[in-house]
Amino acid sequence: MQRALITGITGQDGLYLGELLLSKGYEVYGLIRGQNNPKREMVEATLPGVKLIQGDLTDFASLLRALEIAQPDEVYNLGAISFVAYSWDNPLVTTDITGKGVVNLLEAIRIYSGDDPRKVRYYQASTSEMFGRVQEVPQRETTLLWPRSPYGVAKVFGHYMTINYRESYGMHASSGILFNHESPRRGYEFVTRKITNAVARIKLGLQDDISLGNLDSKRDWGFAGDYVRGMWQMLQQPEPDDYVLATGETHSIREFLDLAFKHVGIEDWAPYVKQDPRFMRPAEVDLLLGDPAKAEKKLGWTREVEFPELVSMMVDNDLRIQSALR
Ligand code: NAP
Ligand code: F7E
Repeated sequence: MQRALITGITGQDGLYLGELLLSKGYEVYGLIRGQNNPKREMVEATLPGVKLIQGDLTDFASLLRALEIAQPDEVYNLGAISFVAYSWDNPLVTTDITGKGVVNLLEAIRIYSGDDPRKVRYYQASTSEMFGRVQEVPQRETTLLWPRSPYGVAKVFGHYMTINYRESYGMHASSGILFNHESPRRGYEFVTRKITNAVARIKLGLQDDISLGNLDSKRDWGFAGDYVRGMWQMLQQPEPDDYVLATGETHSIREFLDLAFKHVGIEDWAPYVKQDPRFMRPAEVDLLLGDPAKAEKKLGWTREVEFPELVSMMVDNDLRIQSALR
């Protein structure tokens, strides 16, 4: 039986990846932080049989201990401060967790692996935010990185550390440069979920309007369930490498609003949407558009969910949740 350790098990991707690995017969271990993490019960209910180990990416000893307990064949490092806006207010903790946390884990794996650098296969959750002020359209594995936020900078550090451990020690360490991926499990702080939740509440008469920031930025949005399949495929390759996962389509926040409001029968969303400078960022990533050709060719990675279906799926889910809460 294959054994996997996932950091960030309580997050959107951790839950989808845990489900995927359990369905493949893996023994799944998840790193969970805090003395009494409020998401523990939800994780145990969503991932029956998962084994949770207390630990924190900032605590090297806890990572070494987690490896000794889980004895994993594969480690997926999904844990991070992942909210870009938060990273400007909290650059130091973002650096410690999203950046330095990667070296803590790589170093723990190196020590745990002894004289067999290929004992554990490692996945690093890199991101399209590393492209920032994009130097090429579409962005691919070779595009110059130009991060625009403390989050993006911390992820660049983790990305190059992963490459460095691969090149220095011969570790099977791969980075997935994933473009935005969303789902009904997306955190409410991200723009897609913020919109679908508000649209559901407006439709049900529970909320009058929604305040947003920049409506003109464009993102390459896919479905998280499709993307975790790609993470697993990367670790099944004989050699480690870096891969972009993206849809190859880009849409503005306005287009997301169009589809979400239309899905509940509202054609003109202008009266319901306010712009608030509080949600503007000190520096914006204006356009993200990824080229997934390498992952498609080498991994055989495919996507199943298209953009309009993704929006409808998220609105329908929030209509169900909000109706039940009424
Ligand atoms: P998410 O929902 O925000 O989940 C982040 C996870 O990190 C949570 O489980 C959180 O645990 C955990 N975490 C935070 N601080 C930690 C620490 N000090 N030690 C250990 N774990 C910690 O993020 P996601 O959307 O699933 O994304 C997964 C990963 O992919 C992240 O690294 C993210 O930066 C990256 N990524 C995401 C996207 C995307 O579009 N979703 C795209 C590219 C890359 P708590 O519940 O305890 O807070
Ligand atoms: O913002 C704009 C905002 O917070 C998307 C993370 O998973 O994907 C995610 O990062 C866009 C930005 O995601 C609001 O300015 C307007 O242009 O949903 P977001 P993100 O910053 O793209 C990448 C790939 C990751 O790696 C990250 O971990 O939407 N926007 N108004 C707003 N954004 C938010 N959150 N809230 C607003 O009110």
